[in-house]
Amino acid sequence: MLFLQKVHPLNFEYVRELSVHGDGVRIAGSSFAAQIRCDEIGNFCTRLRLRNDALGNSYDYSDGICEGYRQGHPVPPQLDGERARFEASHRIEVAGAELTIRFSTGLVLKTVSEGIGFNGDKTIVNFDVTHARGFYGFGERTGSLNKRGESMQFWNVDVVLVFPHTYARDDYDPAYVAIPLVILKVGKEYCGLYFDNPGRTLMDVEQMRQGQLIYQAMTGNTDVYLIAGPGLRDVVRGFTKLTGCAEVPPLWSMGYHQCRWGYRTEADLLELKEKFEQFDIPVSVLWYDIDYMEGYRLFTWDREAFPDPAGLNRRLKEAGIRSVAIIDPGVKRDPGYPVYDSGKAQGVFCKTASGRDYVGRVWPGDCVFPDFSQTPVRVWWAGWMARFVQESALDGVWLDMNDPATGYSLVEDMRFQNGTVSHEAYHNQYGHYMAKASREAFDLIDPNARPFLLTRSGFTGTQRYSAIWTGDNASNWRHLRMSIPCTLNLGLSGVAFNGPDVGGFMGNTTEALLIRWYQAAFLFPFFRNHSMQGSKTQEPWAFGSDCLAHVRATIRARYRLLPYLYQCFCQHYLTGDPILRPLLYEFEGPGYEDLSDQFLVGSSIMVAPILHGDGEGEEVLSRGKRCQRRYISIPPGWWFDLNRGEWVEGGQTLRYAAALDEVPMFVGDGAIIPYDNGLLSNRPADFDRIELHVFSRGGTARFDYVIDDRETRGYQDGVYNTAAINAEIGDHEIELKIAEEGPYPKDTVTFSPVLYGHPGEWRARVEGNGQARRSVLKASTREWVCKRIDVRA
Ligand code: MIG
Repeated sequence: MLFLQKVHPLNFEYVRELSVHGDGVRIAGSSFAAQIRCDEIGNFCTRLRLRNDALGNSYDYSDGICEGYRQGHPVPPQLDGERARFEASHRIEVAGAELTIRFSTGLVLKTVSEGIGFNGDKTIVNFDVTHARGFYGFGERTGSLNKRGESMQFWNVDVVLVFPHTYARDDYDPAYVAIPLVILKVGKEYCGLYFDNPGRTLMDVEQMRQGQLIYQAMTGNTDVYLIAGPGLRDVVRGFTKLTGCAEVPPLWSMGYHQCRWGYRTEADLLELKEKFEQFDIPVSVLWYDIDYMEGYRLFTWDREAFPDPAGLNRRLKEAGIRSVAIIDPGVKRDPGYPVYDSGKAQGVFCKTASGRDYVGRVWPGDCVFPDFSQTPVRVWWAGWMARFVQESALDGVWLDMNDPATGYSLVEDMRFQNGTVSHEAYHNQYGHYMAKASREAFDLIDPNARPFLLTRSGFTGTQRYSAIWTGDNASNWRHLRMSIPCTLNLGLSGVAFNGPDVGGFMGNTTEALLIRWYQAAFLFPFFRNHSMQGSKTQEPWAFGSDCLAHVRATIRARYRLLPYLYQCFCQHYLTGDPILRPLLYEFEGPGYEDLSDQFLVGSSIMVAPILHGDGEGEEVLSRGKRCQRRYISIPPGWWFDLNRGEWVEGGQTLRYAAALDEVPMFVGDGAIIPYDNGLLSNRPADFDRIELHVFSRGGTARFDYVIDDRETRGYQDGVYNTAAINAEIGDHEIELKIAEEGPYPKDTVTFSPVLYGHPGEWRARVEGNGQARRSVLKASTREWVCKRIDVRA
């Protein structure tokens, strides 16, 4: 498979004739006949269906769109001379091969004059993007935030197998997750185009032809969902309405995760537990990579290395540590092995055109692959998984190699639904359906508990079933830098709960790289250190006491901020807003369009981590310390510098030097950050006492705080309260008004204010939280990563 080759636009034939037939527009050339239909979806989205008569409708196989939005209201076309029109909420005009989309916001997007065409099985839609400046989304990608000038394939691969030199590069393509979404920024406005086609597709953004965005599908018909702005927020909210949000995960999964391909025995796990205790670092999850299995057979344990896995996992759980085990899709082809035998008996495996069970070559040797696209197969899988998770007292699962990775064996030979459906229809959805099936296991175990799943591969909407990590990166600065735009674009593509292997997976990390990676990622939605067998170990204590101190500070800071992160997860579930956001999400300005090295967590915390070191990049001596220096864009308004404890005026670019124990981090004027000032432990606490850290130069600050049981799925039935928190800053007095509403018991959380950036003596008044309270705020210090900042509490 040659990933660098695309179909030249000159090899397509474009629409030459157009006519209206009932509910569609017929378009034709000498080599094709096709139809365009239009549907209104849920009053916020318009869908265009491109139907080449000779092709299958790949959307029949797609699980990208939530079920409630698959059925649209047909909008009939009208003929107006040579043009056909669909008067949907976004108005569409077709004139020959040229398509014009007038979004409800007024934004107009056109194709070039040779805009819609076909070439055998292949479809092209070619947009004129001369006026667009930003291109975002596209799922999981290498490179920078703005994809202008890049070309991207949507075809999930086991990256390291296909591109053996990824560790040295930051521009390989494709990756593990396919989400054919582009969000365009035109002037100050945004719009979104989602191409629903799970087959192999590509988008070329001004690489092949300047001023053009080319979409190509290699097989199957495509649905184009049109999502209006005007803001980036509007597009992302619309897209997550269509494709779903992550459920609020269990609180422990928002903590710190420690993993390595190389923890092989019970003793290894117990030693980890002790080390974290000894070094006073909270850890919420320890992970089992493939070595726990017996001969890599799914749903087994190597009983020599792990004589009593359930006992071990219970022991960990008593210490507040959860456990997650890896599960690959490949079932060892091994008569006598019960999982294989039962799957064989029930005919659950994918087939070849020759009618045999498709065989790949992965860890267990020859293995066969469950066809997760079929409901009975998912039921079969969920049964095995539920039993295994329960019997082993595991808390979550890690789904790997589901791109699917088949090693030596040609993946295209794998067919679905008894061999009747081609590989392409489900290739990009293999991991997606595996996640769906695995999530069903957790429903079997306890339909009211919150599941935790992590998958490598995915498709549009996979966030409904699982979190995603960004696969095998490498321990180098380039891959650290790349991890930020990757997580940001995944978030804009609906996958809020994601993150990279912290410290880097392949190769040897260095002390500086490890520290800086923790600092960059400590507020990422998913926060896990993971490394490859044979590489230098990279646990927090791997480089001695200085490194340990800095890493410990970042991990502890995450636990302090878990109440804030929890709120970000709730907001994501309720609105679709990502947790990690590019600055563009909140601020307009050309300076943010290409900004890949700083980001917002929620709407109020901005992190601009140091992303270079080891002699690379700018190094200076400042305040007697060796510092790395970088540029930081400070958006308009005032920002509180949490590293230096002072207000900084926005609308400028700072040249900022940070020592190895410093993370450049800012909170916007008017923000309130919920903070846990209790005893830190592995088991994230009951948030019954929350400090509200108020950042305001005067006037008001506000926050809507969601209160629920943090354990069950009750919030999905509306069992949560919203506490509208208003802080008013007066003359040496801060007044907090809390108005809690909702069906959950009231006043289960006690809030108290902490005030930043205001010296002198302050009085506080809290009203509406159970009772009215008055207090005097005294000077104290609060720990933010490495700095102790003076505040009044
Ligand atoms: O062929 O399970 O991306 O995280 O440690 C490698 C071993 C298989 C790939 C995953 C990686 C994991 C590794 N797996």
